Amino acid sequence: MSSINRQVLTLDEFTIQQLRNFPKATGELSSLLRDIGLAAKRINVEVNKAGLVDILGDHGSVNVQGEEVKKLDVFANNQMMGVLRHGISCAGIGSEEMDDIVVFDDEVSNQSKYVVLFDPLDGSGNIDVNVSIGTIFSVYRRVSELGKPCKKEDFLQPGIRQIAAGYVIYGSSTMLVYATRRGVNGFTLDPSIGEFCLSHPDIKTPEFGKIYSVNHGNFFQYEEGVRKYINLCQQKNKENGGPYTQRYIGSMVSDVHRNLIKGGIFMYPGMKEKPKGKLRLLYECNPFAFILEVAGGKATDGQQRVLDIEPTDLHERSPFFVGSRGMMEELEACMKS
Ligand code: P6P
Repeated sequence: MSSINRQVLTLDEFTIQQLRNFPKATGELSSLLRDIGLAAKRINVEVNKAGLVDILGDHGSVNVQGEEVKKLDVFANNQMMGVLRHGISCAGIGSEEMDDIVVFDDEVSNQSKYVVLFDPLDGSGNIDVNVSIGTIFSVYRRVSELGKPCKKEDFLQPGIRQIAAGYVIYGSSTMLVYATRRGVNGFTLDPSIGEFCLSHPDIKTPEFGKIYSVNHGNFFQYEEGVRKYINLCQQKNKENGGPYTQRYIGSMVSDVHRNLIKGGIFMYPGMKEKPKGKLRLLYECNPFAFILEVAGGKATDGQQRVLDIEPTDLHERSPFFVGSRGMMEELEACMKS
């Protein structure tokens, strides 16, 4: 193996190394994270072929290998469900792609410690224009007695009880970023060895950034405090911490990942016609809220800390503001004034 690979930890090596810090750990969380890494590698292969669908056959058709070509988000959902079902750590899942939870209900799964919620392919509307997309996941320890997990106790938990959360970004490179309470770490897929390798250890988000991300097209639908903050961002200059730049890809994983690394704020506010906004609490807002808080940032729904929200429905939506602590505090001041 070349010298460069010898010094770089793979995701598998990192998760196993973390076990040393928890002698009582059973290794189930490490195993679950490796399972998600496997699904991510399989999804990555198909995402990278997306542009060739016309050659390989349209979704719903049968390709040259005689396999049915599935829509990418259905494919991604099946990959995530498959690795979690066949692993040792997950008792059941909730997915953006499926109306209700799926309980695995077999002898091993019913003894498993965790449940997982995920958005298998967020931003899939961007696939046909080759914009980065992502997978988002959220891990909870089950609360109910062992056996079949139940929706209310095990899946509708507040985000503060997440054991781990993360995302995969299928971009110029493919990265898996996940957080536990011990920190946020980023792994970049090295195609030459087919492994996620630790490339961004112990990620901390800057207290301030110069990037604000929001859909300006909805400006006049936002509440006054949000409009006031957006105007403040536009008035920033060299004398008061600016100038700011507006960056909005329309793919949450890409926008939030960029702001996590560089510093910035991402906003998907509620609107007059959609007071709860568009983003889903359990598998879009909560995971990123957890990741940003561990990295030193903040996340609210405009009124309260996202991680404190008590969910009532698997697919409920929430207004979402997340990013650098200093910028979030400026937003909060505008919303209170
Ligand atoms: P809009 C993608 O469809 C998504 O769910 C997020 O990834 C993204 O941040 C948001 O919607 C974009 O929504 O209404 O600004 O196009």
